[in-house]
Amino acid sequence: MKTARFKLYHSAGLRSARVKWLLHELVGDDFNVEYVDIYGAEQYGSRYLAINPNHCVPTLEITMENGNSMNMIESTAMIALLADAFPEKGLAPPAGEFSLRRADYLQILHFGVDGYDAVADPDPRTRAAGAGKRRTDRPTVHEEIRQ
Ligand SMILES: N[C@@H](CCC(=O)N[C@@H](CS)C(=O)NCC(=O)O)C(=O)O
Repeated sequence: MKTARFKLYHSAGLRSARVKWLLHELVGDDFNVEYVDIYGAEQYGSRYLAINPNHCVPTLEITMENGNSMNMIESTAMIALLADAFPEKGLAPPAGEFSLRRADYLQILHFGVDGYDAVADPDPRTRAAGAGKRRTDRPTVHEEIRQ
């Protein structure tokens, strides 16, 4: 792959953990991590909202060799992109070929992180909401747990 730098905004035990795990598999420790205090509501601060308007972890900042960068805010997309970007690691059937292996891989990937998340998340507000559609005028499930 083209050389890129990665910075992951992460909070232990949450959805960012799967991206952190995969990055370790792919690049060892050669990426930056910034911890976000989700239970302290840091994700609602103006600094983090500018990074991820969906006030969630993970955020993956990708900076290309030429300095261009973007923030990804969907963990499934991050995983799919990263697994494809390092074909030599053999973690995903090749993206460029139409194959049953690829179909099976994508199906399991999305079942695991989309389908299972929907079942595992007991909060109907987050379960029903897509990216960018969350309500910010009500306490999150994390805030309710703390109350
Ligand atoms: N669809 C997103 C969901 C990310 C997400 O819901 N992250 C949770 C932690 S697992 C979060 O940061 N919640 C904080 C909040 O919504 O305020 C993804 O898969 O990346």
